[in-house]
Amino acid sequence: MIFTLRWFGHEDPVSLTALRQVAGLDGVVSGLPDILAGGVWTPAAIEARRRELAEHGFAWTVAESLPVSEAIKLGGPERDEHVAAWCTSLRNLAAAGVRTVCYNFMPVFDWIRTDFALPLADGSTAMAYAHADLARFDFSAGMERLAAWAQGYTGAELEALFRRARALGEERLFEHLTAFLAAVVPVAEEAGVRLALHPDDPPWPIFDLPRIVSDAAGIERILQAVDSPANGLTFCTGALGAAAGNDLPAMAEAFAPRIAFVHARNVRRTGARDFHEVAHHPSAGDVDLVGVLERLMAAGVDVPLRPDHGRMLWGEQAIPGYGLRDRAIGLGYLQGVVAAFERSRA
Ligand code: DNO
Repeated sequence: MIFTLRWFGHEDPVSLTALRQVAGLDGVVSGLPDILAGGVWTPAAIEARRRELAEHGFAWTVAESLPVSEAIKLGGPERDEHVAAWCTSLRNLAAAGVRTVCYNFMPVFDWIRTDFALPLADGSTAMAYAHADLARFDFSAGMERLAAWAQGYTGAELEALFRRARALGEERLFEHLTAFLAAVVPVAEEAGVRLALHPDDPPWPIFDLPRIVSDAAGIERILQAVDSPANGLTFCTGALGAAAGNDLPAMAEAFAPRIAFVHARNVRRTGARDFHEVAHHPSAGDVDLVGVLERLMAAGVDVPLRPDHGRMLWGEQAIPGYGLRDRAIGLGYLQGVVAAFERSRA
Protein backbone atom coordinates (compact mmCIF):
# COMPACT_ATOMS: atom_id res chain seq x y z
CA MET A 1 0.00 0.00 0.00
CA ILE A 2 1.11 3.54 -0.71
CA PHE A 3 0.35 5.60 2.38
CA THR A 4 -0.93 9.11 1.76
CA LEU A 5 -2.70 12.02 3.41
CA ARG A 6 -4.84 14.63 1.72
CA TRP A 7 -3.81 18.27 1.56
CA PHE A 8 -6.16 20.95 0.26
CA GLY A 9 -3.62 23.61 -0.68
CA HIS A 10 -3.63 27.20 0.52
CA GLU A 11 -7.09 26.84 2.10
CA ASP A 12 -5.89 24.04 4.34
CA PRO A 13 -5.05 25.07 7.91
CA VAL A 14 -2.92 21.92 8.10
CA SER A 15 0.49 22.83 6.67
CA LEU A 16 2.82 20.69 4.62
CA THR A 17 5.38 21.28 7.36
CA ALA A 18 2.98 19.59 9.77
CA LEU A 19 2.40 16.68 7.37
CA ARG A 20 6.17 16.26 7.22
CA GLN A 21 6.15 15.10 10.85
CA VAL A 22 3.94 12.12 10.05
CA ALA A 23 6.06 8.98 9.78
CA GLY A 24 5.89 6.61 6.85
CA LEU A 25 4.08 8.92 4.45
CA ASP A 26 4.71 7.90 0.83
CA GLY A 27 2.96 10.80 -0.84
CA VAL A 28 0.25 13.41 -0.76
CA VAL A 29 -3.22 13.53 -2.28
CA SER A 30 -4.11 16.98 -3.55
CA GLY A 31 -6.13 18.90 -6.10
CA LEU A 32 -6.57 22.32 -7.63
CA PRO A 33 -9.86 23.44 -6.06
CA ASP A 34 -9.58 26.94 -7.52
CA ILE A 35 -10.22 25.53 -11.00
CA LEU A 36 -13.94 24.92 -11.27
CA ALA A 37 -15.50 21.92 -12.97
CA GLY A 38 -15.21 22.24 -16.74
CA GLY A 39 -11.89 24.10 -16.57
CA VAL A 40 -8.52 22.74 -17.64
CA TRP A 41 -5.80 21.88 -15.13
CA THR A 42 -3.00 23.58 -17.03
CA PRO A 43 0.60 22.36 -17.00
CA ALA A 44 1.57 25.57 -15.15
CA ALA A 45 -1.03 25.12 -12.38
CA ILE A 46 -0.13 21.46 -12.01
CA GLU A 47 3.57 22.25 -11.93
CA ALA A 48 3.07 24.88 -9.21
CA ARG A 49 1.31 22.35 -6.98
CA ARG A 50 3.81 19.60 -7.81
CA ARG A 51 6.72 21.88 -6.95
CA GLU A 52 5.15 23.04 -3.70
CA LEU A 53 4.76 19.43 -2.59
CA ALA A 54 8.24 18.51 -3.79
CA GLU A 55 9.74 21.38 -1.80
CA HIS A 56 8.44 19.62 1.30
CA GLY A 57 9.75 16.29 0.09
CA PHE A 58 6.42 14.93 -1.10
CA ALA A 59 5.34 13.22 -4.27
CA TRP A 60 1.90 14.22 -5.61
CA THR A 61 0.47 10.72 -5.66
CA VAL A 62 -3.23 11.22 -6.38
CA ALA A 63 -5.24 14.06 -7.90
CA GLU A 64 -8.40 14.43 -5.83
CA SER A 65 -10.72 15.60 -7.05
CA LEU A 66 -10.75 16.31 -10.77
CA PRO A 67 -14.33 17.59 -10.77
CA VAL A 68 -16.84 16.44 -13.34
CA SER A 69 -19.19 19.25 -14.35
CA GLU A 70 -22.95 19.15 -14.06
CA ALA A 71 -23.06 19.52 -17.85
CA ILE A 72 -21.36 16.12 -18.06
CA LYS A 73 -23.38 14.51 -15.29
CA LEU A 74 -26.76 15.88 -16.25
CA GLY A 75 -26.17 16.50 -19.95
CA GLY A 76 -25.78 20.13 -21.00
CA PRO A 77 -24.62 22.09 -24.02
CA GLU A 78 -21.07 22.38 -22.69
CA ARG A 79 -20.76 18.64 -22.24
CA ASP A 80 -18.33 17.87 -25.07
CA GLU A 81 -16.17 20.89 -24.30
CA HIS A 82 -15.98 19.85 -20.63
CA VAL A 83 -15.13 16.24 -21.50
CA ALA A 84 -12.34 17.50 -23.75
CA ALA A 85 -11.08 19.72 -20.91
CA TRP A 86 -11.15 16.73 -18.53
CA CYS A 87 -9.08 14.70 -20.99
CA THR A 88 -6.58 17.54 -21.34
CA SER A 89 -6.29 17.71 -17.55
CA LEU A 90 -5.67 13.94 -17.44
CA ARG A 91 -2.86 14.22 -19.98
CA ASN A 92 -1.37 17.17 -18.13
CA LEU A 93 -1.49 15.32 -14.80
CA ALA A 94 0.12 12.23 -16.33
CA ALA A 95 2.89 14.37 -17.81
CA ALA A 96 3.61 15.65 -14.28
CA GLY A 97 3.71 12.10 -12.91
CA VAL A 98 0.27 12.04 -11.25
CA ARG A 99 -1.17 8.71 -12.29
CA THR A 100 -4.22 8.22 -10.09
CA VAL A 101 -7.20 10.52 -10.52
CA CYS A 102 -10.16 10.50 -8.15
CA TYR A 103 -13.55 11.90 -9.20
CA ASN A 104 -17.21 11.41 -8.44
CA PHE A 105 -20.44 11.29 -10.36
CA MET A 106 -22.91 12.50 -7.74
CA PRO A 107 -25.29 15.04 -9.25
CA VAL A 108 -25.23 18.55 -7.75
CA PHE A 109 -23.49 17.59 -4.49
CA ASP A 110 -20.35 15.86 -3.57
CA TRP A 111 -20.60 14.32 -0.10
CA ILE A 112 -23.03 15.80 2.39
CA ARG A 113 -23.53 15.82 6.15
CA THR A 114 -26.29 17.26 8.31
CA ASP A 115 -23.96 18.11 11.18
CA PHE A 116 -20.33 19.11 10.76
CA ALA A 117 -19.39 19.10 14.45
CA LEU A 118 -21.48 16.65 16.43
CA PRO A 119 -20.12 16.40 19.98
CA LEU A 120 -19.25 12.78 20.72
CA ALA A 121 -19.29 11.22 24.18
CA ASP A 122 -15.48 11.34 24.35
CA GLY A 123 -15.42 15.14 24.01
CA SER A 124 -14.30 15.22 20.38
CA THR A 125 -16.55 16.28 17.50
CA ALA A 126 -17.27 14.50 14.24
CA MET A 127 -19.39 14.89 11.16
CA ALA A 128 -22.79 13.25 11.23
CA TYR A 129 -25.68 12.51 8.93
CA ALA A 130 -29.31 12.11 9.95
CA HIS A 131 -31.57 11.51 6.98
CA ALA A 132 -34.58 13.26 8.51
CA ASP A 133 -32.49 16.42 8.97
CA LEU A 134 -32.12 16.89 5.22
CA ALA A 135 -35.60 18.42 5.36
CA ARG A 136 -34.11 21.34 7.30
CA PHE A 137 -31.83 22.41 4.46
CA ASP A 138 -32.95 25.61 2.77
CA PHE A 139 -31.21 26.09 -0.54
CA SER A 140 -33.15 29.17 -1.62
CA ALA A 141 -30.18 31.39 -0.76
CA GLY A 142 -27.75 29.05 -2.49
CA MET A 143 -24.91 26.99 -1.12
CA GLU A 144 -21.46 28.23 -0.29
CA ARG A 145 -18.44 26.58 -1.70
CA LEU A 146 -16.67 24.43 0.84
CA ALA A 147 -13.05 23.48 0.37
CA ALA A 148 -13.96 19.82 0.23
CA TRP A 149 -16.73 20.46 -2.26
CA ALA A 150 -16.00 21.44 -5.78
CA GLN A 151 -18.32 24.39 -6.13
CA GLY A 152 -20.92 26.73 -4.65
CA TYR A 153 -24.20 27.76 -6.28
CA THR A 154 -26.78 30.51 -6.07
CA GLY A 155 -30.32 29.57 -5.07
CA ALA A 156 -31.56 29.90 -8.66
CA GLU A 157 -28.73 27.76 -10.03
CA LEU A 158 -29.42 25.09 -7.46
CA GLU A 159 -33.12 25.04 -8.22
CA ALA A 160 -32.44 24.54 -11.93
CA LEU A 161 -29.90 21.79 -11.22
CA PHE A 162 -32.29 20.00 -8.88
CA ARG A 163 -35.03 20.11 -11.50
CA ARG A 164 -32.76 18.72 -14.21
CA ALA A 165 -31.25 16.00 -12.05
CA ARG A 166 -34.59 14.78 -10.75
CA ALA A 167 -36.01 14.62 -14.26
CA LEU A 168 -32.97 12.66 -15.41
CA GLY A 169 -33.38 9.62 -13.17
CA GLU A 170 -30.88 6.82 -12.49
CA GLU A 171 -30.93 5.12 -15.85
CA ARG A 172 -30.02 8.23 -17.80
CA LEU A 173 -27.44 9.24 -15.23
CA PHE A 174 -25.86 5.81 -15.80
CA GLU A 175 -25.91 6.46 -19.55
CA HIS A 176 -24.17 9.79 -19.00
CA LEU A 177 -21.53 8.11 -16.85
CA THR A 178 -20.87 5.38 -19.41
CA ALA A 179 -20.68 7.94 -22.22
CA PHE A 180 -18.19 9.91 -20.12
CA LEU A 181 -16.15 6.77 -19.41
CA ALA A 182 -16.17 5.75 -23.06
CA ALA A 183 -14.57 9.11 -23.84
CA VAL A 184 -12.07 9.42 -20.98
CA VAL A 185 -10.92 5.83 -20.32
CA PRO A 186 -9.03 5.49 -23.64
CA VAL A 187 -7.23 8.75 -22.83
CA ALA A 188 -6.41 7.47 -19.34
CA GLU A 189 -5.12 4.19 -20.80
CA GLU A 190 -2.91 6.01 -23.24
CA ALA A 191 -1.59 8.38 -20.57
CA GLY A 192 -1.02 5.59 -18.05
CA VAL A 193 -3.53 6.97 -15.55
CA ARG A 194 -5.99 5.03 -13.40
CA LEU A 195 -9.33 6.71 -12.81
CA ALA A 196 -10.83 6.17 -9.38
CA LEU A 197 -14.57 6.77 -9.16
CA HIS A 198 -15.64 7.74 -5.64
CA PRO A 199 -18.85 6.11 -4.39
CA ASP A 200 -21.89 8.13 -3.41
CA ASP A 201 -21.64 9.58 0.06
CA PRO A 202 -24.01 8.80 1.67
CA PRO A 203 -24.81 5.75 -0.48
CA TRP A 204 -28.50 6.49 -1.06
CA PRO A 205 -30.47 9.19 -2.87
CA ILE A 206 -30.60 12.61 -1.21
CA PHE A 207 -33.15 15.32 -2.05
CA ASP A 208 -34.62 12.90 -4.62
CA LEU A 209 -31.51 13.21 -6.78
CA PRO A 210 -30.43 10.06 -8.60
CA ARG A 211 -27.37 8.20 -7.26
CA ILE A 212 -25.82 5.18 -8.98
CA VAL A 213 -22.54 4.36 -7.19
CA SER A 214 -23.97 3.16 -3.90
CA ASP A 215 -23.74 -0.63 -3.79
CA ALA A 216 -22.07 -3.70 -5.27
CA ALA A 217 -24.56 -4.12 -8.11
CA GLY A 218 -24.24 -0.49 -9.21
CA ILE A 219 -20.45 -0.55 -9.05
CA GLU A 220 -20.25 -3.87 -10.90
CA ARG A 221 -22.37 -2.48 -13.70
CA ILE A 222 -20.18 0.60 -14.07
CA LEU A 223 -16.93 -1.39 -14.08
CA GLN A 224 -18.34 -3.80 -16.67
CA ALA A 225 -19.69 -1.02 -18.88
CA VAL A 226 -16.14 0.05 -19.73
CA ASP A 227 -14.08 -2.98 -18.86
CA SER A 228 -10.58 -1.59 -18.45
CA PRO A 229 -8.18 -1.42 -15.49
CA ALA A 230 -8.07 2.32 -16.10
CA ASN A 231 -11.77 2.48 -15.24
CA GLY A 232 -11.12 2.07 -11.53
CA LEU A 233 -12.78 2.66 -8.22
CA THR A 234 -12.00 4.61 -5.06
CA PHE A 235 -12.90 2.08 -2.40
CA CYS A 236 -14.25 4.42 0.27
CA THR A 237 -15.11 2.40 3.34
CA GLY A 238 -16.84 5.33 5.00
CA ALA A 239 -19.12 6.17 2.10
CA LEU A 240 -20.06 2.57 1.35
CA GLY A 241 -19.99 1.54 5.02
CA ALA A 242 -22.82 3.91 5.95
CA ALA A 243 -25.25 1.38 4.41
CA ALA A 244 -25.49 -1.79 6.48
CA GLY A 245 -26.29 -3.80 3.32
CA ASN A 246 -22.82 -3.20 1.87
CA ASP A 247 -20.55 -6.12 2.82
CA LEU A 248 -17.26 -4.25 2.62
CA PRO A 249 -14.75 -7.14 2.82
CA ALA A 250 -16.72 -9.03 0.15
CA MET A 251 -16.84 -5.92 -2.05
CA ALA A 252 -13.12 -5.29 -1.53
CA GLU A 253 -12.40 -8.82 -2.71
CA ALA A 254 -14.81 -8.70 -5.65
CA PHE A 255 -13.55 -5.37 -6.96
CA ALA A 256 -9.87 -5.78 -5.99
CA PRO A 257 -8.46 -5.70 -9.53
CA ARG A 258 -10.30 -2.46 -10.18
CA ILE A 259 -9.59 -0.68 -6.91
CA ALA A 260 -7.22 2.17 -7.75
CA PHE A 261 -7.37 4.12 -4.50
CA VAL A 262 -8.56 3.44 -0.95
CA HIS A 263 -10.26 5.85 1.43
CA ALA A 264 -10.19 4.28 4.89
CA ARG A 265 -12.84 5.77 7.13
CA ASN A 266 -14.95 4.40 9.95
CA VAL A 267 -18.56 5.24 10.77
CA ARG A 268 -20.98 4.34 13.53
CA ARG A 269 -24.40 3.56 12.10
CA THR A 270 -27.15 4.93 14.32
CA GLY A 271 -30.15 4.17 12.09
CA ALA A 272 -31.00 2.84 8.63
CA ARG A 273 -29.96 6.16 7.12
CA ASP A 274 -28.16 7.79 10.02
CA PHE A 275 -24.55 7.66 11.07
CA HIS A 276 -21.69 9.66 12.44
CA GLU A 277 -17.98 9.41 11.76
CA VAL A 278 -15.63 7.90 14.32
CA ALA A 279 -11.98 7.00 14.88
CA HIS A 280 -10.43 4.54 12.44
CA HIS A 281 -9.90 2.03 15.24
CA PRO A 282 -12.44 -0.78 14.78
CA SER A 283 -13.71 -0.57 18.35
CA ALA A 284 -15.15 2.85 17.51
CA GLY A 285 -17.53 1.97 14.68
CA ASP A 286 -19.13 -0.48 12.30
CA VAL A 287 -16.59 -0.65 9.47
CA ASP A 288 -14.42 -3.76 9.33
CA LEU A 289 -11.26 -2.01 8.17
CA VAL A 290 -9.06 -4.98 9.06
CA GLY A 291 -11.26 -7.28 7.00
CA VAL A 292 -11.10 -4.88 4.06
CA LEU A 293 -7.32 -4.49 4.25
CA GLU A 294 -6.87 -8.26 4.57
CA ARG A 295 -8.86 -8.93 1.41
CA LEU A 296 -7.14 -6.16 -0.51
CA MET A 297 -3.67 -7.33 0.43
CA ALA A 298 -4.50 -10.99 -0.17
CA ALA A 299 -5.54 -9.94 -3.68
CA GLY A 300 -2.25 -8.09 -4.17
CA VAL A 301 -3.81 -4.63 -4.30
CA ASP A 302 -1.00 -2.10 -3.94
CA VAL A 303 -2.47 1.33 -4.49
CA PRO A 304 -2.56 4.71 -2.75
CA LEU A 305 -4.48 4.59 0.50
CA ARG A 306 -5.36 7.44 2.81
CA PRO A 307 -7.13 7.70 6.12
CA ASP A 308 -10.24 9.64 5.27
CA HIS A 309 -12.30 11.84 7.57
CA GLY A 310 -11.47 11.79 11.24
CA ARG A 311 -12.81 13.44 14.37
CA MET A 312 -11.61 16.84 15.58
CA LEU A 313 -9.44 16.12 18.58
CA TRP A 314 -8.17 18.26 21.44
CA GLY A 315 -9.79 21.44 20.20
CA GLU A 316 -8.32 21.34 16.73
CA GLN A 317 -9.73 23.69 14.04
CA ALA A 318 -9.58 22.45 10.45
CA ILE A 319 -11.61 21.70 7.35
CA PRO A 320 -14.50 19.46 8.51
CA GLY A 321 -13.26 15.87 8.63
CA TYR A 322 -9.72 16.91 7.82
CA GLY A 323 -8.08 17.69 11.13
CA LEU A 324 -4.59 16.24 11.18
CA ARG A 325 -4.70 14.55 14.58
CA ASP A 326 -7.24 11.80 14.07
CA ARG A 327 -6.08 11.20 10.52
CA ALA A 328 -2.49 10.79 11.71
CA ILE A 329 -3.60 8.35 14.39
CA GLY A 330 -5.68 6.53 11.79
CA LEU A 331 -2.75 6.38 9.40
CA GLY A 332 -0.57 4.82 12.11
CA TYR A 333 -3.23 2.23 12.75
CA LEU A 334 -3.55 1.38 9.04
CA GLN A 335 0.23 1.20 8.68
CA GLY A 336 0.34 -1.24 11.60
CA VAL A 337 -2.32 -3.51 10.14
CA VAL A 338 -0.60 -3.53 6.75
CA ALA A 339 2.86 -4.13 8.25
CA ALA A 340 1.58 -7.02 10.37
CA PHE A 341 -0.09 -8.60 7.37
CA GLU A 342 3.04 -8.24 5.25
CA ARG A 343 5.21 -9.68 8.02
CA SER A 344 2.89 -12.67 8.44
CA ARG A 345 3.23 -13.49 4.74
CA ALA A 346 6.98 -12.92 4.46
C1 DNO B 1 -14.66 13.79 1.03
C2 DNO B 1 -14.03 13.21 -0.14
C3 DNO B 1 -14.82 13.52 -1.37
C4 DNO B 1 -14.06 13.07 -2.61
C5 DNO B 1 -14.85 13.27 -3.87
C6 DNO B 1 -14.11 12.69 -5.03
O1 DNO B 1 -14.03 14.11 1.98
O2 DNO B 1 -13.85 11.86 0.02
O3 DNO B 1 -15.06 14.88 -1.43
O4 DNO B 1 -12.90 13.82 -2.72
O5 DNO B 1 -16.09 12.69 -3.78
O6 DNO B 1 -14.61 13.26 -6.17
